[in-house]
Amino acid sequence: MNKYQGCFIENSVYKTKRLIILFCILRVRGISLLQRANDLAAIVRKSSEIHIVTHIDADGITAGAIASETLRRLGKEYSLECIKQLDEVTINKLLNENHELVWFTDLGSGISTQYPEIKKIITDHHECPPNSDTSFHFNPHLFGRDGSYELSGAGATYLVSKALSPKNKDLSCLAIVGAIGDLQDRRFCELRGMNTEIVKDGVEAGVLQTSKDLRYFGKETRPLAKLLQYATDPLIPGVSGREDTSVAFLQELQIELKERDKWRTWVDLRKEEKRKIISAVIQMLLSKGFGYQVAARVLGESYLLCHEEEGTELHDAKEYATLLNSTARYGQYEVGLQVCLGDRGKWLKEALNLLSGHRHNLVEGLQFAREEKIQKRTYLQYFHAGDGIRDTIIGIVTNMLLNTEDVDKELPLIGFAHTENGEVKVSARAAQHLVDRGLDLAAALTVAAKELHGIGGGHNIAAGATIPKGKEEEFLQVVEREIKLQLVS
Ligand SMILES: [Mn+2]
Repeated sequence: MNKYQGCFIENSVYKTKRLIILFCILRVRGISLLQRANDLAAIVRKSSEIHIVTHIDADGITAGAIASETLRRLGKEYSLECIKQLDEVTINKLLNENHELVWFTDLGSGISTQYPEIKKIITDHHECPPNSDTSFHFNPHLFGRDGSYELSGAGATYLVSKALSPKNKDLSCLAIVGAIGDLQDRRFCELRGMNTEIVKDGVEAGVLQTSKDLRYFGKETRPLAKLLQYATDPLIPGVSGREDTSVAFLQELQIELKERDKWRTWVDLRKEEKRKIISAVIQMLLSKGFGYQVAARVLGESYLLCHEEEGTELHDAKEYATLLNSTARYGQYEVGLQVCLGDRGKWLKEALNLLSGHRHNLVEGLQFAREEKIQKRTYLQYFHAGDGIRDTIIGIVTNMLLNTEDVDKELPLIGFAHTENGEVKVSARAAQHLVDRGLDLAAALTVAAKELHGIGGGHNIAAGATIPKGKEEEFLQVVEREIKLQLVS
């Protein structure tokens, strides 16, 4: 009651009642979220030894880096590990290790009400049931926000870090790399929700810069022809997919591909050259019958890290995130973590090595998946990579595959791959318009995995699961049943 009254007095300048009520709702929500961050900060302050457990993707590493740098600055004793998923093996290990406090980042929402023996805080953004709301659980879903695009795991961790000290605002750029790594800008071609507050912090702290630019991946480091060849969202009809068509397209626009023996990249171009290419791409899309909405996706917000050199893998948040994915997904999370923490020597060199391996694996993985052939069913389509694609990159490959020209966007795409310990990793991706119609892959995969004694979760648009080998068909049947229910109701 008091909160509402306070709002009315403070904001009496607003003329209409509606605005005041809207403002109060936002404000009360804002307070609870902020309060929760403060609650977690207080727990951290009281602990002297803290173990961080984080996820193996770019969002997970940046979250882990933010948490460990925050603890280092506080003079705490801390350690960190990166895991694929929170399974029994990890939990048993944690139970044995008996840490004073465990900080789960970018995962852990599922156990917020379990294992009271593990004293913990959780900064996560994956879908979670309302009954997982505990005083040490920070998750945008608990406050009516959508963790698939409004806040990432790194962002949630950053908000707690900021609650511990406003001096940690310089870590906001890592939170943005995490959000971009989780494709949180995909829906609106820019970051939204609480992410925008973090961007503001970064700009204020002088660590981040935004610019409206081409959205394709690789503006800093990919030769121009490669940039267009691998363009996926949106695809450039008749240009992307092949190197010769992409070179011809640029030559027709009279764009020099080389400068003094060096392949030119997007950031090397003059303003007029960029404008020429952008308008030609948009015209190409419109002339091939793609609507304005698709063509507009060529442009969007880019997030640049001011302290990094232009033309490197660390300047643009998108490329930075990919560099991190190339480390932890191959079991080398220490490499990515050290780069996040500022190393520009041997760890960066190692990260760049891993990046070229990662690129190679993605190209091969994509080719492998296409040869496997996608099987269509009524409510989904799928492919089984077996041992042909690493389980840690099956999600990226599934996403790339869904974005290629000849793949049906009307059905969610599921990819299967064998894991090292004899299980099957499942990755599911869908186009936004299906989510707008009620599709929730996280919910469907959670139910299906549970029925087969596996684990599943994630976001409405992108989700994952691990199931026993040989249960793929049963799994697909349950997922189809769930998707049918979602799209009907
Ligand atoms: Mn995440």
